[in-house]
Amino acid sequence: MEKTLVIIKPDGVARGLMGEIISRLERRGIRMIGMKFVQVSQDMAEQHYAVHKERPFYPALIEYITSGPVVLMAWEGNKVIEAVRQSVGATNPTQAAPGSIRGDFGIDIGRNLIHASDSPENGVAEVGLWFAADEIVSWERVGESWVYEG
Ligand code: IDP
Ligand code: MG
Repeated sequence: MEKTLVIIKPDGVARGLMGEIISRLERRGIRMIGMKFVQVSQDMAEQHYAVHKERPFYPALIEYITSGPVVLMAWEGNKVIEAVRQSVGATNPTQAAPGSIRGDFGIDIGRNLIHASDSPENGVAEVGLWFAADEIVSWERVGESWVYEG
């Protein structure tokens, strides 16, 4: 089963969209397995976005993700990477589909509200970066057979 790391970025928290965003993912039928509210350190920001280190927007991105508290979440389920990326929408909010989180609430690419892992490998790596093993909860939601055929 896949895991994905989702971050409600500082703008999502500051704009009061935590509940809305969590609710959308919860209603998709996937299973939350970890959640915490933190101020991201410079060091963790740099580790999380290491892949973007050479990009021109990198300094602004580190500034953005450390600019206020965030919600860190781990979610699990079959096809959870693809499903959450779809619910999140395209990186640039004005190109994100209406009905997606970025498409409904965002305008600027540098204020796009939310992060979600982009591959099963990165999902495992990012959940491992942000969560200790004892912060991950193993459980089953009632009615998962109404979300997944088998
Ligand atoms: P993703 O969040 O949709 O996976 P990535 O390409 O991995 O998008 O970029 C990581 C984050 O860096 C984006 O979510 C956004 O916050 C920021 N970012 C990406 N491209 C730009 C840009 O061209 N200008 C400003 N910020 C950007
Ligand atoms: Mg990405």
